[in-house]
Amino acid sequence: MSAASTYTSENIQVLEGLEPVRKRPGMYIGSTDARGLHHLVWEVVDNAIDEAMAGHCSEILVTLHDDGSVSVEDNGRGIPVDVHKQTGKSALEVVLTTLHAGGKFGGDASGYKVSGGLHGVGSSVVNALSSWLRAEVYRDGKMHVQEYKRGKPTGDVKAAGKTDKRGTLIRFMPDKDIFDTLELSLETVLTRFRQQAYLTKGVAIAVLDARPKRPEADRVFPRLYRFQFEGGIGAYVTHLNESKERIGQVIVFEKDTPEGQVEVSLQYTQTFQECVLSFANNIHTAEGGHHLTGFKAAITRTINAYARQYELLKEKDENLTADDVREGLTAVISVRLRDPQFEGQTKSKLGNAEMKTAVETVVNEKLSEYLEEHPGEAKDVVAKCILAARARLAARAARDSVIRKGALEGMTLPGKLADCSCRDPSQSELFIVEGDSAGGSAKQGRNREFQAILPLRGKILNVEQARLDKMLANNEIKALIIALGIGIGEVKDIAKLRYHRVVIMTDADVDGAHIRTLLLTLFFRYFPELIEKGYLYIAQPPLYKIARGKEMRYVFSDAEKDATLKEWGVNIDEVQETEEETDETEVTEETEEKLTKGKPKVQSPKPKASKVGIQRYKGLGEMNAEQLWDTTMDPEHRIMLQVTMEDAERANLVFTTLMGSEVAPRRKFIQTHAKTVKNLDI
Ligand code: 0RA
Repeated sequence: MSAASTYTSENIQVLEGLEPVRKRPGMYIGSTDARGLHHLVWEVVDNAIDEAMAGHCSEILVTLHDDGSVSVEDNGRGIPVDVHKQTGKSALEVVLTTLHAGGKFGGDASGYKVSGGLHGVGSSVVNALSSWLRAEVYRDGKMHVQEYKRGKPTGDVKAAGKTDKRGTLIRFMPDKDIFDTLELSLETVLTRFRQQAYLTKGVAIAVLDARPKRPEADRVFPRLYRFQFEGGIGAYVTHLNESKERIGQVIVFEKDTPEGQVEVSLQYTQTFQECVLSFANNIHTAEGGHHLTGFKAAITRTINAYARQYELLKEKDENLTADDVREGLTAVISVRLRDPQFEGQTKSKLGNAEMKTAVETVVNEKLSEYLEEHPGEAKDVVAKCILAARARLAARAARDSVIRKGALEGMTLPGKLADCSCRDPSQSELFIVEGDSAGGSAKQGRNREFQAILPLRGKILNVEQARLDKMLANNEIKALIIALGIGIGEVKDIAKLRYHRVVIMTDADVDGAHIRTLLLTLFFRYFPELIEKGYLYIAQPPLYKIARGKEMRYVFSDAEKDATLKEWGVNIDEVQETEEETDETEVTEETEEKLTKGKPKVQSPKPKASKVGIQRYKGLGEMNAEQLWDTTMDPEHRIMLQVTMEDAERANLVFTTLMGSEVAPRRKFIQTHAKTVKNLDI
């Protein structure tokens, strides 16, 4: 993009500037599915958060409008609207029509310390991918407005009266010609902004869901949410540990270093899990990076030093390992730096080497200070780490017998695995199926050339306690690990994975969601590489089969069912759902005619009136082999969700909350979510 050389003609510049974005949207926002759609929202809100981080904005309101558009309003300084002599354009227009101008335009003058790196593709990308966009700027007592269509201004910035507000409002309509779906997930939106609010201490992010009634969501959810955490990442750690038995207080360290700003918050718990989240410029670094490395090095060093100094570790004892000091640790590491480099498979690994020393120095200094000042807590923490070390040594022998080199390798593939004949992992798929009966249908229905089936018994997986390590000794899980072919622990080798599509196929009910959460958590903790490489999927079996005459359709949600019935001209109230395929409703000739109009000719003459039958599938086991193939397994027709690290992370959180060792929070979670229990599925 040669933005600099194209200031000669406005229109051409816009055309050249943003045309590539519409041509290849994936290059700019990753994809045009739901994920890409959400990216547009993140982008606009990120800019407002930048304004907040620069200290000029305290409130951000995100509205999901009833027409499908989204607006983001902040009370910052307002994007400048004065016209540049050279270009004849306002700064606002430059930001919204020039690639990469983003919130960073104006350079030094803007007073911005840092700016989001990964998502910082710029507001112009949002503009380009919106059928329309309206920008309102409130500055100096005046309101200014400019509108765009598909990235092109429909006119100049216009004065639009007086206002006593200050700030910027961007409202945009994602282009239906670009995106596969325009449906934003409230849950995804709320999760993201809750996290952003934690990371941007004090800033209020409100979400107003002003969309019309949707069957499931509206009965349950309120419409206005507001996240504001004066405690910042300290409050985040408190939140993450809500359901856990805690050791000591939440500790928070902050320091501005020449390399960048470092914030760390941590607290130990009596659990066996480690929950360490790292961020760079508010972007979650799921793959870690130098800031995380520095953190790990520092806590290992500091806790060992303290334990030695106070002779909690005896001379003969080995040092605590990095794993020992991370057992039961919950921490959030947030760094802000001028020029973040994001690397790795999913561009979520911080590549700036200087951040290792920056974080390490801060944590070394502040944590040892804290331990010195809180000897009681310090001793509890060290005791916990020593316990972890002992458990590690004791478990090593036991575990080695399960996962020692060769132990899994040498084992033959489990008997219940119906393997595929193909030996090329890139072509092979493994379906992990809940229950023997569904497993039977899947085995019959599959394409045995490239699809393998592993039935798992749900009941066995239904462990009460969050002891995944214990589950590794469970035969069902062992069978899974052997089937995958990759080993575990020190002998894990992802290159040996036997299937590049691993598909979790569970029922669309609470038990199914439970098992799915558990499997996702297992993959998240022990095989994250598999998720990072995009090998893990969730099958989407249909909820209903709707038939009318010879025509038949599988639908995957209540909304889709209603839409289909509407399309077919059927009065929804007259149709009864059954679990069998018998119930039918008359379709009148009139609607029948409406439906056939404009459709390709049908070969056989249609009956005058045909009947509509709806079958609801309660579980996979209710589908016969052919139905299961048609709807859920056939690569030509099926829908599968690719699991992201965020999905798995969320499952991990649900897993700890729902299956943790303390009862009270669990009850609270179930009570507040009882009506939405379906939303537990990821
Ligand atoms: C640079 C300079 C100034 C404002 C902004 C950026 C700005 C950008 C966005 C994006 C969303 N909301 C925003 N609010 C402000 C103004 C500098 C000045 O007035 O001195």
